[in-house]
Amino acid sequence: MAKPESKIIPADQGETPGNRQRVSLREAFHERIHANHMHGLWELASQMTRHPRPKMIPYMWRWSVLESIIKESGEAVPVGDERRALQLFNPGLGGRWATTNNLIAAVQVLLPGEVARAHRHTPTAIRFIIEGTGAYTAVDGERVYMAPGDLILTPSWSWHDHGNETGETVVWMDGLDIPLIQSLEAMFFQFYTAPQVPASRPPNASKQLHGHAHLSPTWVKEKPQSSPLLLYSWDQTREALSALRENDGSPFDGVALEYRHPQTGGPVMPTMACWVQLLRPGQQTKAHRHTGSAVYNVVHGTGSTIIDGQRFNWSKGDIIAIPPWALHEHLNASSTEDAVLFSIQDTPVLEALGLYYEKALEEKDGHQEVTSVFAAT
Ligand code: GTQ
Ligand code: FE2
Repeated sequence: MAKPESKIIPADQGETPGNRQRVSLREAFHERIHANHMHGLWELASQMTRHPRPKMIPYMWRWSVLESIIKESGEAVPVGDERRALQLFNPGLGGRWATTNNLIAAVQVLLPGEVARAHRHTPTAIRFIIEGTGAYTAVDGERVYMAPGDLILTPSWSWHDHGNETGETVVWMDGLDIPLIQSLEAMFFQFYTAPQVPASRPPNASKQLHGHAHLSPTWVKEKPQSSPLLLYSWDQTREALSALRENDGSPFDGVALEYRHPQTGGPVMPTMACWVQLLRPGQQTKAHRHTGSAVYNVVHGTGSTIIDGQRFNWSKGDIIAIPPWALHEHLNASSTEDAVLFSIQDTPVLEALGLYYEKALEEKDGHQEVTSVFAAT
């Protein structure tokens, strides 16, 4: 915290006995209010910034590093009571359990034969499957089976356990709103009484009931805040992307599609939106900034994202954190291959509170000058 400065009244600067007295009076006053757990607003003015100044920094976790750590994790740590999930800590957030100010991303590893113990918590979770087919997350008694590219939801306070009865290791990206729930002091957590919750519905029941694009079951009257569809299969995602791939899309995001709550058309979860976006070969988007943070996972292709003038060169599996209000634009560097990005975003929170703001970069034809290239530190 900045100390109160005598420059509040420049007249103090003279070395007259009267000014010396005023300064020491003021210093004593500040000491006294601090000792009584108060601060003057004049001491805090620098925190009323003209625009967001996030503490989180743009950062990228490379798949090459993640992959070798994932391999090691299988031997180094058991699945135990907690999940074998490597939480990505943003270097700007001083050791907070956070990838962005509101979101945590992790990579989770489940070896053949393993079960991650059943539990529930108020943070909302998504899984985006990176590797391995046929493992499952059981959500409130329904096994939701995984394949690469699938999105699986674990709504707030739903019981869940993970199981891998296949012969191959499964790896996915977790996305949760843990930092937000922590700042709201709304964390609740419980273990289930048994390692797994008994099945109470058929496997993939939510997809069978709710997974039919624009057709919803009319007899289902319940409209949960989180999407009742727990599995968004890659097959359907890929089909939608390829059907729209010739479309202009958004100038800032390319062919960007949001996963939708099938009953409300809103985001999949009250606190997190999920997106998938396609950049055609050579496609370069324009730069913009908005409130809300995001974590990206590269599903396919090679390219770069320029964040506040810093170029992040990415390829499959890389995970990238974008701060609120950071200028960003994407580029597919390949002249032959599509690039596909999955992301989680906290925009539903900003939107619900009337705090979503967005601004395009108008100068230089909407593109940033690249001033540095990201290298992990
Ligand atoms: O798999 O249920 O990365 O509860 C963090 C908290 C994963 C999980 C995380 C969790 C989980
Ligand atoms: Fe969990």
